[in-house]
Amino acid sequence: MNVKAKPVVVVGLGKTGYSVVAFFAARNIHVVAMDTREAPPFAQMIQQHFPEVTLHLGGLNQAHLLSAEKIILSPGLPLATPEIQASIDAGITVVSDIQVFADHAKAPIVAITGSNAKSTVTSLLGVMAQQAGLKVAVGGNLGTPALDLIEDDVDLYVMELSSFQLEATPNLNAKVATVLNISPDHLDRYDSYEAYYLSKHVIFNGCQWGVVNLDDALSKPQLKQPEHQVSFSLGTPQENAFGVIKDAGQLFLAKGETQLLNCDTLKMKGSHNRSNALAALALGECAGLDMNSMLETLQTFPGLEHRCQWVGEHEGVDFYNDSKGTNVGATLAALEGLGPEIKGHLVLMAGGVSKDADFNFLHDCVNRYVKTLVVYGQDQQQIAEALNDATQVISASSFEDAFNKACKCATSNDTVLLSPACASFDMFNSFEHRGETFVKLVEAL
Ligand code: UMA
Ligand code: ADP
Repeated sequence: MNVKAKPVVVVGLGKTGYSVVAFFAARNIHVVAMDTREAPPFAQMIQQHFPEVTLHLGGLNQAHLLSAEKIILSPGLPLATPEIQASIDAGITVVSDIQVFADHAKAPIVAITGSNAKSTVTSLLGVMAQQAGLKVAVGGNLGTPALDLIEDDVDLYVMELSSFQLEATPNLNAKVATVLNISPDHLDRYDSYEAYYLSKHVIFNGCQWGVVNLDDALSKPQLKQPEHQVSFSLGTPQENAFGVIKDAGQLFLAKGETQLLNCDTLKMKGSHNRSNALAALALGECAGLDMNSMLETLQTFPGLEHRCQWVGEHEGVDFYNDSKGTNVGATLAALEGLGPEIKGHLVLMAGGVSKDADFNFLHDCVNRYVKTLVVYGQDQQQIAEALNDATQVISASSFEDAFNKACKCATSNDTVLLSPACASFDMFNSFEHRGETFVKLVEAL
């Protein structure tokens, strides 16, 4: 290792930071790693496995940053962090792990972002590619850090990317890219809604095929235009676009005038999942996957846990876990997706950390489908104030109290839906922890 060469400085020692340190250390490149936290999750592992790496904890060291060849910034810290801004002002390149990945990946990349449905569409497309016979690597914001996926014998990368990651990814050069949908989220991190959604649109930089959701104007490329575009929507499709055709009272996924699949045979339920299926077909077609094979996958893919997942029935009441509904747009989709398809009414459990969201967006939909809204957690008052003239609102003192109150309000044919429209970390470790708690309460009935 040439320790006299300028180091790569890795900022953030979570999952991403560890993968970046491992990537550069394996290439004998001098690494300095730092984190604002005194005891970030992967500091010990780095000390153990890469003792040659210089560590700085409990703050960002400006001198080290200014000595960098380049800085690789973890998604948990914004580009606007003062020490990072000062480094950019001094002419130092600051990029995400995703940019490093894009620079080193030898196989084509399908890149997927959006406010909601990223994990569902990424996982679905990953299974489609695998069942079509490709060696596919799937990851990014979904969980496996991008640089852990770099291997020589991969045929296709399917990557879920967040606005946090894309913020510092100027040249992704994906083969296929999409912004699935846009609705407000993470407004505690961005100066404006526009700043939030434009940060996602860099996903189209240098891409060959852009996949556009015609049902959402902000899905259309706002910055650079892709070489080619394919679109999807829940309406009747134009020639060469993906959509839904109604024929003799039945709904079919379609491309142009060609019916592809009866929607009743889709394993994932709700209109929002039809949109997700169409997005995956469009992305897969641009990536060169076989259409018949993709249609077969759609008939078996059950969706992911914690996303409008049916968890059981008790005394005629159905229970759905949509714990991943962590923002207003997701809860809206869950209500619109399930509302028209259930026999009785919805009893909605919502609450947690609002991330400065505007719950008024839920007003009409709650009024249409929700007979009782049970609110809980840190920002329950905000939700109640926005929606108490849309439906009956009940406050709960704990998650368990919310569940018990929701059960009391639900009668036969009703559905109790946990779709919090909030982050979970006031009461839980993660959205998975919240969903598992809900499932346990259902199982105990
Ligand atoms: N942090 C500090 N100081 C630092 C660095 C980070 O306080 O110096 C904090 C951040 O503010 C954040 C936490 O530490 O609260 C984790 O940040 P990180 O950058 O170390 O995160 P990683 O562990 O590397 O995980 C990240 C993604 N997390 C975030 O973007 C916050 C994971 O997405 C992703 O799976 C992983 O990289 C692998 O790519 C999670 C997520 O919550 C699921 N994503 C957000 C979302 O989906 O809404 C964007
Ligand atoms: P992400 O990874 O973007 O958070 P997920 O696939 O995990 O997306 O789904 C998150 C939530 O988004 C789910 O709980 C679901 O209610 C909602 N959702 C699913 N599909 C859609 C869609 N097409 N449009 C809007 N919301 C959706």
